[in-house]
Amino acid sequence: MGQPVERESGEAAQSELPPGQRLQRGWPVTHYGPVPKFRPERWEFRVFGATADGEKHCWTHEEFTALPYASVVSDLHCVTKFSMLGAEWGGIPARTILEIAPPAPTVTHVMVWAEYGFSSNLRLADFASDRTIFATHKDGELLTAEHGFPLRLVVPHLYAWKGPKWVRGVEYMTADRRGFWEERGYHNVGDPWREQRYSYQEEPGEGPEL
Ligand SMILES: Nc1nc2c(c(=O)[nH]1)N[C@H]1C(S)=C(S)[C@@H](COP(=O)(O)O)O[C@H]1N2
Ligand SMILES: [Mo]
Repeated sequence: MGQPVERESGEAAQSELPPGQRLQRGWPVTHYGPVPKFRPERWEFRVFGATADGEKHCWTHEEFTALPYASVVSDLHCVTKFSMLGAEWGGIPARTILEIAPPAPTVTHVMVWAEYGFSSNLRLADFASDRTIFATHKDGELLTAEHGFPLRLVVPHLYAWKGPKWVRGVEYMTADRRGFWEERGYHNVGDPWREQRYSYQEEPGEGPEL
């Protein structure tokens, strides 16, 4: 199915964890608020904000899941210090979205929006990574409701809060703005290998002023 599975180059071995992380057995469920109910007739995926053509682009669930399928193997690092290793995420690469609904040349960041107004901001380069994927499947099976069905973002090189579950769209931005956890004390960039956990660690230029 899809493209061959790739491994993250920064990870020498599967057993190598980012600093301060410990291995978690099994795959816990972590999020804020209730699990949303999926209503296929109301669901749409929207790309809006500073698009190249100035238009909003929308896909129904059927249209979105018919986009070309690929997979990425990645670890998940929760900022609360546990990590899960080696899940295979299958779905639609973020790059596909950038190709079919391109951003204006002035776009520098994206806000990824999920159900109930949950959001997370990413630098365009992080979103455009060839490993960033809108996952519909984990380890070959459809996502469960708790893990983000019908769609979640996975950004393998950042802490897991940067990957919203129950994603509904992407906003292209010409300036950075903090998402849900980034407004609540978490680091604006969130690189686990540099232990960018909290906003007080931010260096000038790593986030909008607090
Ligand atoms: N919509 C939404 N997505 C979210 C969160 C959330 O609170 N809401 N929490 C994030 C955090 S902090 C983590 S660690 C991962 C956990 O994913 P999992 O429950 O599949 O392990 O989901 C991320 N995605
Ligand atoms: Mo987390």
